[in-house]
Order: sequence, then C-alpha cells, then structure tokens
Amino acid sequence: MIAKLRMIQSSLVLAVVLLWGATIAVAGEASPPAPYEVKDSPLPHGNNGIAARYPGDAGIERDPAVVFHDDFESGDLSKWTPGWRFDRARITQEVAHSGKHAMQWAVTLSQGDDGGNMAVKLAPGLDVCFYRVYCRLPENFEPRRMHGWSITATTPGVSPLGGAGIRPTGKDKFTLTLDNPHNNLSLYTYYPEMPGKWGASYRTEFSLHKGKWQAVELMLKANQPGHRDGEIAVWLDGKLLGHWAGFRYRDVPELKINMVHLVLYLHAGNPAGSYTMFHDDVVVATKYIGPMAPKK
Ligand SMILES: [Ca+2]
Repeated sequence: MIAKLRMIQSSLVLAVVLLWGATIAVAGEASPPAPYEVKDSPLPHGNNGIAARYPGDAGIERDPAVVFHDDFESGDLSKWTPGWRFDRARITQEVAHSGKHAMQWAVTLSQGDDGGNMAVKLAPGLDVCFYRVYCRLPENFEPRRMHGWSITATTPGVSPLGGAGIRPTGKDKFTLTLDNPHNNLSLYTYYPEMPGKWGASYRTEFSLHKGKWQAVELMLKANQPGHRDGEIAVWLDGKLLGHWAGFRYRDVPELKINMVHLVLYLHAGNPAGSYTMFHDDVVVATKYIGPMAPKK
C-alpha cells in the first residue's frame, strides 16, 4: 500500500516536472504567434457609434463613454499639453469642419524633418481607447511622407513618443500611431513581441485624400495580462479599413493608455516650402465614436 502511494507520489512529481518543463518551453518560445487580421470584424462601423446620438457633436462631451472633446470653438489650445515644436500650432478661422474654428499645424519645411505635437493626458488611464480626429491635408504635400496622431501608454519617466528602436518590456510602454507609407493608411505599433526593433506596421489598402475633411478613428485595446488579446483598428469616415488582434501589449494591469497625441510629422522628402494641416472635432472615448452626424 505504501509502495503504491509512493508510486503515485513519484508520478505526481514527474507530472509537475513535465508541466514545469512545458511552461519553460512556452516562456522561451522562439517566435510567439503573430497578430492577425480579423476578417468579418464584429467591430461597429458607419453611423453606429456615440456621435450618431449627438448631431453636430452637440453635447457629446456629456456621454458617459467620452473622456475628451475639443471642437476648438474656445479659440485656444488650453485643453492640450504642449509637445515637440508646439510653436507650429495655431487656431485658425481659415477653414473649419465645425463652427468657426479649427486647429492648424503651420510648418515651413527647409532642412530636415519638421512638424509638431500636442497631447492630452487621460486620467484615469484606459484599457481601450477610441480616438477620432477630423483632418484636412494640405494640397501640396506627399501624404506618404507624414506620420499622424498617436495613442500611448507609459509609466512615469518613459517618453511616450521617444525611444525609437527600443523594444517595450511589457511594463513600460506601448503605442499606436497613424502612419501613411506608400500612401496606404497604416497602423504603426510598438509592443514587446514586435518582429523588429522599429515597431510593426499594419497596412490597409486605403489612402487619405488631400484638401478634404475626413474623419480618422483609431482604436487601441490593451490585452489582459497573460493573454494575447490586444487589438487595433482604423476607420475612415466610418468605414472600417483594418482590424488586427492577438497583441501582447502589457504584462501588468497598471500599464494603461494614458495619453493621446495630435501630431504632424513631415519628412524632409517633401519639397521645401510651407504646409498647413487642419484638425477639428476631436473625440476620445471608450466606445466606437463614428463620424459626426448631420445637424437636424
Ligand atoms: Ca470647430
């Protein structure tokens, strides 16, 4: 009887050792499963978001899912935290998507890259963030040589948009940036399991248009620590252009999305000259926002 018990005991020990071995094998796997495009995405699109309930965005800031709104009708940029080359930011009445005011990046490209950045801090931090911006690109630049706006999660002391080429650890940061290489709207994202050290690009087949107001919406959903269930998505005027899932963005729940950035970054590959990029009707929320609904 005792011998039998000992045998069972040894089998249990062996089973635990094997399980432990399997755990080590998983932790040390050479290439983790890559994120994948979600076909037939269940995400909402079109006029099925928060904005549909607030024609002209009137009162949208009072929706329980909305954490930030700026239509720039205050005539200033006091809701924003100045970032890189903030002196290029202006309030303009030249063109506006809503009301009489919009925000404008006024950039004179001479030597090297140029642009500007301003940000909104989100407190408390979020596990999922939808970020809708109306933008109007200048007629005279090559959109393939620009980077756009971002959603970031950082711990104190970590630069949200700096640190290019540094792989996140799972505890310090993750980011999502709108990008436009080869004139394809793309999502550029930093996460611990990205294949290279420069971030990974998820490309759609769609392009931004010049000289026209367009609603671009980004979604960044953090994973549950221990799971690869983070997601990203992008919409243009309510059309879902791309949705990818399977990201491990973080290993600790306290690393949350805590900033959005309104960025224009122009590469020196554009001809020297003056460029203006207009923004209006910014909304940040925890649910799909969608394009502005017409006023009744
Ligand atoms: Ca406005």
